[in-house]
Amino acid sequence: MTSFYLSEQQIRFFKTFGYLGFKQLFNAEEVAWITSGFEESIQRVGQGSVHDGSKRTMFGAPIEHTPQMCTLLDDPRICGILGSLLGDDFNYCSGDGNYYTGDTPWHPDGNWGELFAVKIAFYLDPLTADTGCLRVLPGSQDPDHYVRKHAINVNGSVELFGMEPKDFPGVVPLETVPGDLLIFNHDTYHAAYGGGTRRRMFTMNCTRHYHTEHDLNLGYKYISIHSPGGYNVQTGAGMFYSTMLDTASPERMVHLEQPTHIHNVLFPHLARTS
Ligand SMILES: O=C(O)CCC(=O)C(=O)O
Repeated sequence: MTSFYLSEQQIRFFKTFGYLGFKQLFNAEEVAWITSGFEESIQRVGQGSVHDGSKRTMFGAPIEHTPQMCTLLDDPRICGILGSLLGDDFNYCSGDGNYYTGDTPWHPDGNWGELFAVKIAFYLDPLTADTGCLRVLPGSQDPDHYVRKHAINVNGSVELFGMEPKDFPGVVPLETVPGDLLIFNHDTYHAAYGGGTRRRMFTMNCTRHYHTEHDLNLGYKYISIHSPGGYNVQTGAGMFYSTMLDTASPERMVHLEQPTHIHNVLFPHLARTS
């Protein structure tokens, strides 16, 4: 499999609008193992078996519970996309797996003010604008975007502007079928409307490697919040579950070493002991 570096246009699109979508990046055979790896994980470690559709079921680190799911972090397409946007030595920083129920209101995942952290999203069912696909507000990752500059509450758009939040001006619905991949800047406003009671989705969060003092400070801040320690979850092996570490090649370790070290400094009581 060849690597998958983004074109200049794709990188410019991401930097300008804060998201990108890839149609059929994964073939049917790959979709099958990714879906069954997700299901096995959420059922075994994610409380999926008691999901009754009344609320979201969420679990941490969805790619870290089976050896095959861990290989998503070795995949040349994923590494190429992330490498193009964050640098080849990007840091992998966990993620979440979900059976979503109902709508997700508008929010950004971060307010970093620069291209620091991104989220890769796998949606495992066909989703349209009316059945819960991800919506984005293009350009809203930019600190100068009008929504940020004027602190506009997009979720209050009925009172403010007489229109439903799902129809906010400029919104783009990113309709997907399994095999498609989405990626967005953590600072990009996103939402979902009209989904059912078991919308299957999982993510991988990644940041730049921390080469400067500025980035190291951001890294400490990021991992103090978005990590097992930040959520008070015990993996038994610190920042990552042991399957991810025990099956890692030297190439994969490039993406794990710095978050592992920072997590051990921040949360020594959760560090791996053996
Ligand atoms: O699909 C959804 O409902 C929203 C996903 C989301 O908000 C996220 O992953 O940060």
